[in-house]
Amino acid sequence: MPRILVPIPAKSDLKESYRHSLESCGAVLQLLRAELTPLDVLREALDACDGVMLTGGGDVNPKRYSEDYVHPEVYGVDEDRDHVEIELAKLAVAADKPLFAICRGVQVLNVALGGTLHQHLPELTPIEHRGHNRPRQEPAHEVQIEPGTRLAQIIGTDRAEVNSFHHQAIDAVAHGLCVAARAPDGLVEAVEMPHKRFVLGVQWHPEDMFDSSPPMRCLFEAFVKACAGERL
Ligand SMILES: [Mn+2]
Repeated sequence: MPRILVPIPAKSDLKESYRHSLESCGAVLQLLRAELTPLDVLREALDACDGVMLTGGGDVNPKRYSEDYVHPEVYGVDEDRDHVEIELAKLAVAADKPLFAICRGVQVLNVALGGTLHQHLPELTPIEHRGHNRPRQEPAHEVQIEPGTRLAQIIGTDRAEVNSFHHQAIDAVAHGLCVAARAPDGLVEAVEMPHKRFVLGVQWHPEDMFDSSPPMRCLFEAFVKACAGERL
């Protein structure tokens, strides 16, 4: 069974729906506490696994994309977690290990590869991306999926209804990433790396729609298959 490395914050547990989604597709989880960890330890952890999943959480420190300005609404910055996840994203991409990046994870992936983030979406768009008290599985907006992308191939359509619980989003897309989906306001909602075995980041939370939305289940199935060595 493919083994998936999942970094988690030092002081909280993994949300059950992530575990449920991966295990339902036949994966084994290897959790890694995101504490200040030397690079060689991260490399060993990655070597022992078949893929990496990055999960949701607080905002990435703007310093990580060389931005001095910090918007007053930036919240939940966790320096150790930024370090561990950014380094793991770089290592996974370099080693061509499958990487599935969710919500904060897609932001981490973009920053790791040199991109930047919008720091406070309510100032940019009338669409409510933050979702506050909505039920987790409830769609919040549509995304348009770019034809010909891996995401389009996995989901099998050119649009999808997704939930939305993000405060920030990708601004400048990192070199090497391709936009795979956008919200109706133009915000980047998914990115991928066409020349890698499987690198996909989504701004929504497919794990919370796993049991209610077949296309979201397909994302996890495709990721776990890639971790098992199958070519898509
Ligand atoms: Mn959204």
